[in-house]
Amino acid sequence: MRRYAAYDPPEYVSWQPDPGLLEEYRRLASSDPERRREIEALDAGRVLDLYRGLLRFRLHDIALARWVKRGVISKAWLGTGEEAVTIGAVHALDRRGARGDVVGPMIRNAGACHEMGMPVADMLRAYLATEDSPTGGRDLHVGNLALGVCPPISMVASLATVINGIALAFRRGGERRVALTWIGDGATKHGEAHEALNFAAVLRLPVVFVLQNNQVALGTRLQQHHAAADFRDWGVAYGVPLLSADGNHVLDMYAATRLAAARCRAGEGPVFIEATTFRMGGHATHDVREARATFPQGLFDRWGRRDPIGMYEEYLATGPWDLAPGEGDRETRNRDELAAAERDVTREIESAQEAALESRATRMPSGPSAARGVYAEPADGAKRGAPGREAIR
Ligand SMILES: Cc1ncc(C[n+]2csc(CCOP(=O)(O)OP(=O)(O)O)c2C)c(N)n1
Ligand SMILES: [Mg+2]
Repeated sequence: MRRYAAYDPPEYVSWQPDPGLLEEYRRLASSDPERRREIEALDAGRVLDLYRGLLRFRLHDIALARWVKRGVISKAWLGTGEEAVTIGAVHALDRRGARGDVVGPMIRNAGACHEMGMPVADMLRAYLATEDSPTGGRDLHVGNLALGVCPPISMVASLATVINGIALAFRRGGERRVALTWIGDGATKHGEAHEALNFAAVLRLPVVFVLQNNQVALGTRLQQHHAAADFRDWGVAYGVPLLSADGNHVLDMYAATRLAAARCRAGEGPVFIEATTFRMGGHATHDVREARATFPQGLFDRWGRRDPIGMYEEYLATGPWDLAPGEGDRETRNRDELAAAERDVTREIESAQEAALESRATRMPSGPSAARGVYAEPADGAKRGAPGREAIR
């Protein structure tokens, strides 16, 4: 894949596959018999879709980083290096929109929105606050329940309780649908995360909780906010099965989520997936320098070698699937097919950017519309605290 010197983490710019790590990557794709079965059931089209999903997420983020650099927006929250945690999980679900599974992404899971069917242009419009963005220009925490995306809640961990409510509704309605959400390592320190994990456990709700351990919360390292080495014991603590997954291995994430979702669908209650990964940038684009000073360079080197997209691309190039059956050397054909997929996604992102900028030029919300669809006490202070706050139109 093409690298972007101005926007990629430095470790990605001249990225080359490490043969030892690639061997580990191959081993992990086949070492666990249950996960291997899920992976082997994928056809060439589906593995290429996973690749497209990873690229779409990375290039969406690069588009945002470019806008920050050019002053179009002031900052952006990116998922660089963590794409596989989101893309592998979402592709394992039933993505039939309003009748399928529901995901609750946090700000670092923007790729979940794309993969559930929200146009990239709409995601970009959310950052530009245009009138035709999903929230009409009000917020960049976007979702679309008709596509199975519950919007993020800014207060971390609160979304997990909402996802429980959705899962409870599925159960009460006798629907074999699954709800999935991501909880960051930092968010696990919030009381609501524990309430949500326990509530789902005792009610045996069909929820997959992905504990997205990127080893940092804002500027606080995992070791500073978490006394244990990882989250492995949390399954025992809550009486819930816990699957550990390599958060930089999209197929491992996919297979673990497939198994977790099958358990949920069978009425066996929630599953935790502990996904280990690493934040290759800042909390957002504004604090990259501080973030890089938070960790020793060796850690960036170590995780940089594990770029989830580079690793998957190499695995696919030389892997078990014939991505474009035909004459000649298979690896060459596979690489050509991967390059064609990248061209398609690059074009998709470029036109999404153009469409969003066009909205910025022509569809900014009018001033008075700011009061539409929001709730407040009546201006005269009457009925303070009374039920039924009035909508200001
Ligand atoms: C309840 C609450 N407290 C504090 C914040 C400010 N805040 C935003 S993101 C963040 C760190 C979250 O870390 P983590 O859950 O590990 O997610 P990551 O950013 O690493 O993806 C904090 C403290 C918030 N949004 N909500
Ligand atoms: Mg974190």
